Amino acid sequence: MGASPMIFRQLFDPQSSTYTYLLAERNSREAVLIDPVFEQARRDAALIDELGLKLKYTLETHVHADHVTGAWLHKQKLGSRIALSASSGAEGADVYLAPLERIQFGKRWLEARPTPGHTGGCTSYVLDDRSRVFTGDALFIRGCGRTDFQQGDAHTLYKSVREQIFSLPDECLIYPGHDYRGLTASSVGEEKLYNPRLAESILENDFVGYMNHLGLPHPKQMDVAVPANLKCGKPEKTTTADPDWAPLTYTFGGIWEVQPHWLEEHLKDVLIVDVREPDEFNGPLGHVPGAKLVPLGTLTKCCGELAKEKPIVVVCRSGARSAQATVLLGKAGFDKVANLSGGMLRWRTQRYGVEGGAD
Ligand SMILES: N[C@@H](CCC(=O)N[C@@H](CS)C(=O)NCC(=O)O)C(=O)O
Ligand SMILES: [Fe+2]
Repeated sequence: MGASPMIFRQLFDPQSSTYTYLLAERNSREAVLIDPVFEQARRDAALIDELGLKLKYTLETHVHADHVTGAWLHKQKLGSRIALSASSGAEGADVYLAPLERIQFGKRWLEARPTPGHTGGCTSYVLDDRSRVFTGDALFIRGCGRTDFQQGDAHTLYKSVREQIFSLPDECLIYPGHDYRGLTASSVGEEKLYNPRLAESILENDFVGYMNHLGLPHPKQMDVAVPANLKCGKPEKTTTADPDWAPLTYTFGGIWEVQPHWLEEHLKDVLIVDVREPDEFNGPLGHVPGAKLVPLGTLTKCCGELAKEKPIVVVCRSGARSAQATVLLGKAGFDKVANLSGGMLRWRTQRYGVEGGAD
């Protein structure tokens, strides 16, 4: 008897280089989502809807330090249940997985295999027929997760990979939690041979020495992400209806954002408010064509003069001051306001048109 047919999608979050995996059983349409990202919840929900799937569970491979999980958002939108390992230390989940517990979707299932070492509560998910394993940050393609925070330990990681992942068949495909170089999948056989940190030929002490001298800076989002993920991604403030005047994303910090490519096509449909100082507005970065200059310090005083007919997109250098400005405008009664994601820096990097500025 062959295994029931499956639907499988690998999704990517470019900000954190995180992979999210959607697995569903074709007949029952029951689905699970491994490691969803907060800012991508809308995208993932749209895909689940278009494929006609019912999301049963979101699963976490661990308490992430570099992005906030979309688990709580999916639970609100789609009624999915939040599952992660009991050893994760997170609160607010519906299911706390014990070692080797199975997560069923239709006739298929995943086995929750403890693979600690990157964090104390890391779990890999092995598909029923051992054709795929979702390793989270225990094992990357030709790499592995760092071991310098969240109860990380290189000895533990070595043991986890050798005993729990390399014991799977050589053909078993490895799907990691991240890739920072554009690779998507590997296999057990391949990593046993070529992983520069954990290949079968490498001794434990060599691995530990390597890991204890990585010298990496902490993830940029760590101070926000870890506490948020310890609550399964439930924000302090929660919003009700989603705005529909643009394909906006809602950040965990509570800001609605619009992407540069959308703004470029809708310059005439919105009022663009640039909240930098005049010398920046007229400086080398230039400004978005048609933008109105209202420095942040004068916004509360001057916002009564802004027209209310069109939605407002707020812009600054990097997107930080303008995020604050969206909050001020919201308080002043403007209900269609969004931040330009990444500000003028991203706008310029992506080579959209500017007024003024240097080439
Ligand atoms: N620059 C990234 C770093 C992310 C990071 O540290 N990722 C962790 C996984 S949560 C890791 O293990 N990275 C391994 C590496 O960069 O070699 C950020 O700020 O988010
Ligand atoms: Fe991680």
